[in-house]
Amino acid sequence: MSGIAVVPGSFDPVTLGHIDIISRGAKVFDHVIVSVLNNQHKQPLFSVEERIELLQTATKHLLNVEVDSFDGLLIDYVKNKKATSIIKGLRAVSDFEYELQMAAINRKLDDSIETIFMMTNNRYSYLSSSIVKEVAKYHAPLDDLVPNNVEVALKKKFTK
Ligand code: COD
Repeated sequence: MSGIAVVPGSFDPVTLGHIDIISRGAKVFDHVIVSVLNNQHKQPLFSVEERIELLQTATKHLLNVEVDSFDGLLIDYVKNKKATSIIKGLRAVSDFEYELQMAAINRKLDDSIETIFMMTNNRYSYLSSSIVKEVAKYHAPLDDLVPNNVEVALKKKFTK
């Protein structure tokens, strides 16, 4: 597939599950924009700036991937970036219901933008940012859950 795709998310923090979806997206699209939602209502562990930096380091080997942030409606951001598609990852049936609703509202708002779903890699099907934060909080090993730079950043957050 040619063109530009957006991979949106909270990425608080980015996990190997996210990286898997981003890398696969980068193989199918000419250019991929990974964009961090700047949500004023949520209390994230990492600031937007920290999340962007963690993503930039973790994706620097992917030459057609850039990292950005957005607020407001995703569909407005996607149009603004002249992207044609939104890439989402699906882990389980629980993701499906929410993502179906999101894809439907986004299609209603602009039916020229396609949402593309990628099934999770079996290795990461149980992985979420929340689980990773829980593991880090209790100082359990983070191997095979997050990129190395994120492991370092999580350990720093939870020392003291
Ligand atoms: N394997 C595969 N995919 C995964 C994994 C994994 N282990 N972990 C996460 N993912 C996927 C998620 O399914 C999701 O597609 C993406 O990675 C990002 O995940 P998160 O958890 O970092 O981000 P979310 O789900 O909190 O992000 C939600 C959005 C920011 C995309 C959403 O809230 C949004 O679009 N908000 C903007 C407002 C808007 O336009 N709303 C819709 C119209 S009202």
